[in-house]
Amino acid sequence: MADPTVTGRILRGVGGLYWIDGPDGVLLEASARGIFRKTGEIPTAGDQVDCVPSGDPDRPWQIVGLHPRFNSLVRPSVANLDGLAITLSADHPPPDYLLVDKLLILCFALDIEPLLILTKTDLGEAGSDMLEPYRPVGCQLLEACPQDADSIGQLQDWLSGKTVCLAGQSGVGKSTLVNRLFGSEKMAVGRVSDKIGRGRHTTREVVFFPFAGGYLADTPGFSTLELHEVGIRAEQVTLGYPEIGRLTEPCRFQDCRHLGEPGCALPGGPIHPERLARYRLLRTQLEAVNQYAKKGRGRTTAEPV
Ligand SMILES: Nc1nc2c(ncn2[C@@H]2O[C@H](COP(=O)(O)OP(=O)(O)OP(=O)(O)O)[C@@H](O)[C@H]2O)c(=O)[nH]1
Ligand SMILES: [Mg+2]
Ligand SMILES: [Zn+2]
Repeated sequence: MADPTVTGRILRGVGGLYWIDGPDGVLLEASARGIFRKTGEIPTAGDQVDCVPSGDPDRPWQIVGLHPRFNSLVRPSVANLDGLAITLSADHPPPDYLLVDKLLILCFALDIEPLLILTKTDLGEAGSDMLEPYRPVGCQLLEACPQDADSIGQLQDWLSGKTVCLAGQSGVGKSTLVNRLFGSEKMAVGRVSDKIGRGRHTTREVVFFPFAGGYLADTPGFSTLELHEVGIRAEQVTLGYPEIGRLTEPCRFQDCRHLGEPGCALPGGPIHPERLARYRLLRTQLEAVNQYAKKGRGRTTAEPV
């Protein structure tokens, strides 16, 4: 008898029910039935999995194998990303640059290509200037406006052939971009509260869609991301600031942590002063966590991200 196993990509997993993009683009509905309990692994969106027929008409397939991940994120919970489209809005909600920097650190630590998207440039006098501090990072920067076909075309080009997630605060317009890219109402869009200027967490789950030869996922917006909780160590903070590696003049001390040591070449270098301040804040915070863990009073989460 022919081997009934098929391999596919998880598009969405909610309440133990998985949607899998199977061979020839056929959608398979599957369960995982606790077989991964022993290993502690939970299949998640973006995972490559092997499935066999289950005999259950409600969930006709069963996931029996999980392919090794080349990376994964905890928030949003996704695996095997080529790119992360970090989305921030010019206003409403006001941009959270610290969150952007944290996501950049994750990208560079996990070998995920970042793209910075600035939305809502029609609001206030915001605009190109807001992304300027990120130009020395070297990643692609994009001002996206749902009405501007040009910017949507550039976004489509960048997404082409990749597995990508949109990530960022609630209300920045991630689902609006997804709908614009597909030209249809794939995702519900929510209003941003006028009173507090915050999004309403309209998107509640990660959903991948096959798109432009790859996959694109919308994700729930979030505001808190603790780097130590996702396994990032103090020394890795530097990864999120590639400008630091491009100093022409070295710091006086070879092991300079760039926290204000004498002869540090960073101030006045290619890094934007606000980015430098955030680098120092994050590095100092993570060093404090490391110290605490070393003294044996606490525990860091050294699990892989
Ligand atoms: N003015 C303006 N409003 C926009 C733009 N893009 C999106 N919006 C509005 O912003 C609000 C939030 O948009 P969503 O697409 O739901 O935002 P989201 O990032 O998916 O939010 P969550 O699902 O909560 O994470 C909606 O009212 C959109 O119409 C834009 O470029 N300009
Ligand atoms: Mg949304
Ligand atoms: Zn230095």
